[in-house]
Amino acid sequence: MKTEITELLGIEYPIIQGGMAWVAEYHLAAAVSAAGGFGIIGAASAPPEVVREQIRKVKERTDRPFGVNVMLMNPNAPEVARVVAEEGVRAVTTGAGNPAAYIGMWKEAGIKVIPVVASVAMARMMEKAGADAVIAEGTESGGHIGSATTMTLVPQVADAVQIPVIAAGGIADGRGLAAAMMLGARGVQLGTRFLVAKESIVHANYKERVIKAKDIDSEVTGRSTGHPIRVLRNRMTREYLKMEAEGVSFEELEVLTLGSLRKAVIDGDVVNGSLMAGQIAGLVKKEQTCREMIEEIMQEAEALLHTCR
Ligand code: TUI
Repeated sequence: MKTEITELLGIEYPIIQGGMAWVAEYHLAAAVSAAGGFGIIGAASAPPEVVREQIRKVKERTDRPFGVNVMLMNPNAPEVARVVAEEGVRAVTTGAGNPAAYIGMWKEAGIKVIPVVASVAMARMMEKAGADAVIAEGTESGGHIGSATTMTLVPQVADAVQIPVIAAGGIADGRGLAAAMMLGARGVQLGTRFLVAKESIVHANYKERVIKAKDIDSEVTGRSTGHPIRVLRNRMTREYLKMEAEGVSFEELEVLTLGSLRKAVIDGDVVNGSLMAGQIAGLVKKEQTCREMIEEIMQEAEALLHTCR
């Protein structure tokens, strides 16, 4: 399936892996790229030199294009941005902020720039700032989210900008890919499905929670603090939401979540950990290789898009 996104990224299929904090490390990114999708290293809060190492490890494993996601709320973001420009990758995606300050540097390094946006205004601003594409991410996504749904955001962003749009949030199979194309997207970004991939280093307990999750098993913590985060319900979310309703301070709430994603991903603590996952977790039923996932999604989407013609 050739689209403006497969052309821009030099990939076979218009499927991009989300830059999930702690989860999107070199094994997963290399596996997605080797299977014809676009793998991404999630820099999250990693130190710049760790990001450099991760980039080099993907390059050792595959010659295919891949990218890095720079999380802009990370205090180290300026240094991470520089490391990415020095090492060179096909594309940078950004999250949780405005990447305008780095776009010039990345473009000079020949890197395509694809910011995640959660609104039409931000998409327009990114196009003006020189972005090559945008990822329109709906509130169905896991982790840090905006408020618009994928169904409403994607067509409005597609109408507002000339650059290609990638849809994210609530997509995990071929039906989601086909639907996103109908809404005006030229590619999709998937997080939750790849979180349970065989090549993903996520602890088995966390994967099992995603695989067993039902449609309404996620909660959004931090709406009152301005940092809404979608996670699967557990003891941590129950305590957090109770404290949030009682008006507990931002600092105290931070203590509850500090290091909680690491607890879930690395230690497999599904009781106190932060189990970031999207609303589509209920559709994610098994652990497969990235290649199996991508091939299954493409077959299903192509059959659907064909019958629509
Ligand atoms: O970034 C994400 N999702 C994430 S980042 C993350 S790591 C984290 N861990 C603990 C606390 C906080 C974060 C987990 N999940 N998605 C991309 C995304 N970006 N979603 C929404 C946005 C966004 C929102 C507002 C992008 C730009 C924006 O505008 C900001 C501005 O400055 O105008």
